[in-house]
Amino acid sequence: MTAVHEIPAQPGPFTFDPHTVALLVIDMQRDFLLPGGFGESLGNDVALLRTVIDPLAGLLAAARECGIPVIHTREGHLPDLSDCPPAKLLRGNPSQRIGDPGRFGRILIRGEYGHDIIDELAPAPGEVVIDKPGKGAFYATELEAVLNDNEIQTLFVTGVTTEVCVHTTVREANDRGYECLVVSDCVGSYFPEFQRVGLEMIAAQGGIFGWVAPSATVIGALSTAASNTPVSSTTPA
Ligand code: C5J
Repeated sequence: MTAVHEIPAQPGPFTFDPHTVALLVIDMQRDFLLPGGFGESLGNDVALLRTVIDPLAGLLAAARECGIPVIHTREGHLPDLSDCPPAKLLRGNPSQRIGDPGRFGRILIRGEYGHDIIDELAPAPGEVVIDKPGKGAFYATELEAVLNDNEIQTLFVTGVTTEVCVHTTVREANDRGYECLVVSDCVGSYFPEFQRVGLEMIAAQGGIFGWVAPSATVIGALSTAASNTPVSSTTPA
């Protein structure tokens, strides 16, 4: 049976079946979010990203309570950097490159303290963690296989940063046929202007590659779904 629930969203109502939805949490890693870490060393104000932590913790709790699968991602590379193309490695500040020593270990290297997810949003036992070498969570990862294996068709997308890894992943998901709702207060950018425009771009032109709604609205819809009152339900013939 398909149970369809509705979330008020931009540019219009977003429908989902709680049995085929997953919560995707993108790159909530210490390297990006901790004061004194890589993100801050590049001149960014990590406080802007940290506003995401509390609403996302609330959404995570609601998803877990409803039994919705949670998938986390981490951007990073193998210690020998063999999965990091030179074009990515050589970009940015020469004294703060991927693989260089940072305050929380080698920057964006798998296994280092800074590469892992912040304590507040630590994956629960059994939740999938996808290590990705690129900005998009589908590129060179097992994400699509995980979604197929779990019959997931819809993603609630959260994490950082809005205009980089969130955007890239939502565009990749859209091209692969997944419906994405980006949770506006659960995604963050170091640049307020990019945050605003990044969200507008997703929902523009009738939802060119997704929908946008705040976490309170998504949590409300999840609690309605948990109480099992779909706006419609159909049983396949
Ligand atoms: C960046 C990301 N911005 N997770 N990574 O390099 O958005």
